[in-house]
Amino acid sequence: MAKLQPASEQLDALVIGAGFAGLYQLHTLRDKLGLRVRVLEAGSGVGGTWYWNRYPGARCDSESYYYSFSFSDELQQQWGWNERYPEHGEIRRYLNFVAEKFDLRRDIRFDTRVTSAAFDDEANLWHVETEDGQRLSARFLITAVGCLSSANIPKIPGLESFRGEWYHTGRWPHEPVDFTGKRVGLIGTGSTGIQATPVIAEQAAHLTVFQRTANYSIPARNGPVPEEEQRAIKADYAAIRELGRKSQNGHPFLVAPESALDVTPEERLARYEAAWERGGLRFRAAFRDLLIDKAANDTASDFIRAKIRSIVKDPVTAEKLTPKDHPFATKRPPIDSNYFETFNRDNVSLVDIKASPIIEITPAGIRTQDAEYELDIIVFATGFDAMTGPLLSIDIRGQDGLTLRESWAAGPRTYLGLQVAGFPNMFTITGPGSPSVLTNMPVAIEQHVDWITRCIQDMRDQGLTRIEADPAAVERWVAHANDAANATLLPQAGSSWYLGANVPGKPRVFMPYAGGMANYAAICEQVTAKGYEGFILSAPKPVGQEAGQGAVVG
Ligand code: NA7
Repeated sequence: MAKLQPASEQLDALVIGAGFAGLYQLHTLRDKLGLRVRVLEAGSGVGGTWYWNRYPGARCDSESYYYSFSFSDELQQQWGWNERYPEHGEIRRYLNFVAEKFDLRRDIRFDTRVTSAAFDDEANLWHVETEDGQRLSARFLITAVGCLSSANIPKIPGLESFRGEWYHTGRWPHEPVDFTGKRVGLIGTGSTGIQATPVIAEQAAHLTVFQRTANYSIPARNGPVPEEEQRAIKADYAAIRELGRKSQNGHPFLVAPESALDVTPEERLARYEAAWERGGLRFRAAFRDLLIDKAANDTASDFIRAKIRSIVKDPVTAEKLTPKDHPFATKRPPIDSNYFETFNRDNVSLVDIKASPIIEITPAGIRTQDAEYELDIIVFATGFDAMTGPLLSIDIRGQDGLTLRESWAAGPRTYLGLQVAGFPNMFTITGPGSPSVLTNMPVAIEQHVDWITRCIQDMRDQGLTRIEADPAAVERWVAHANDAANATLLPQAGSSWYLGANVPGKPRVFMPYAGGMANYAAICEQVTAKGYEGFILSAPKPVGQEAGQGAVVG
């Protein structure tokens, strides 16, 4: 291992990322435990995912009133949401409000990308380096890097020769891109492509959507949140939050108790129609077995297929847009505002690149096996190297110089998605192996941050300075997480980013924990109650390097 350079700053905890997770982690460790904490953030402002995703139509698929922090009643009473599904700008305004309210900005270094983090066994410290040469050390390293922050830009030959402009949706410019009069090509029909398509189509001279996998999508039914509704929500917040924590996906509604197969066809249809009219991800909650029983799922999948065929007027386009190769919601289901309707416009066309793959990008546009499409702008809505990508883009080295990349060569392995064996005192907020992306993220984030904060507090109270995952506990957790995934239909979508299948060469492992948020939180509680079962806690005496003066660094 390379000789470790002395740090310019020693801290109790270093947090990477200033999205929902990093902001709340800073607040708890600094303001509740009194630790010296620094957040390092690559962007120039707070927001994390929402700092980078500014593409046209970018908005959250969870409803605003619960895609928000619950830790401060004062905060949730003060803040008012404008839209049922908040647009990216509204979420950034909210997170800026949070940063102001809790005076967080003074401990965040913006424009600071972490390049490496190495654990120093002797000093029992993490040494972190940034792109601009800063060196910091801390007892605890906490990654709050987000699950969807490493852009997946496909390596299509010829991109560098393209004469027009091109953008990845997850790295969108801060100034709006003007599509007026332009021929635009959009690659990708996940949540992002499905949000962007109708908005770009309204501006562009022509939009060509390049689709690899047809997707199910449910109407969002977005709109303003009336004053009266806001007041009712604020009055009921305690119950709403409790329900969110009790549910298996962090949303404040419960999945219907009936099987889709136990009701009459008429009842089933009526329920799907009502769920379609209401809109949003709640459609998945129409019956209890949509994600565990293929026959039950078929009824929902068929319902949505029929909707697509009824909306899209051209039968050939409708057929191409109809998903056939995976059950509904086994890939993260998008929700939309007029996605399928957009294909009825004269200035929009669809290219099935499974039937006729993209061969290359030419100076003039995109050439598929069958044709060349002349374009002025290419939009890559091709998603992310999800969950592991943001962590592996940092050179993280644990004990004995073991790199995280080596440790995860066959796919991510964690204990509770919170720690990796061989990487003491490193916590991964919403890491692989935790419910994270299968839930309403702020609920998962708050649960992780609270757990980590309590753990560090307990360690301090007991004079302990090191916590590491027991490799045997990791084995058990990985096996349990695999069982949880295999008990659902989720692994059946061969091209899902949950499995890492969207990134060529990435190991295919179902990454999030599919056992449910409420179950997961209960397991974490038990682990704490049993004295951090599965973790090894100790108080090694630091040698070699001088330790800091902090509350935990001892
Ligand atoms: P997704 O859901 O990963 O979607 C990416 C889309 O891009 C999807 O349709 C992919 O097709 C397509 N894609 C990816 N790589 C290629 C290449 N090389 N060629 C052609 N098409 C490609 O990302 P999003 O940004 O839409 O959404 C990410 C999450 O954000 C979403 O799930 C929500 O949780 C919020 P594929 O399906 O792999 O065949």
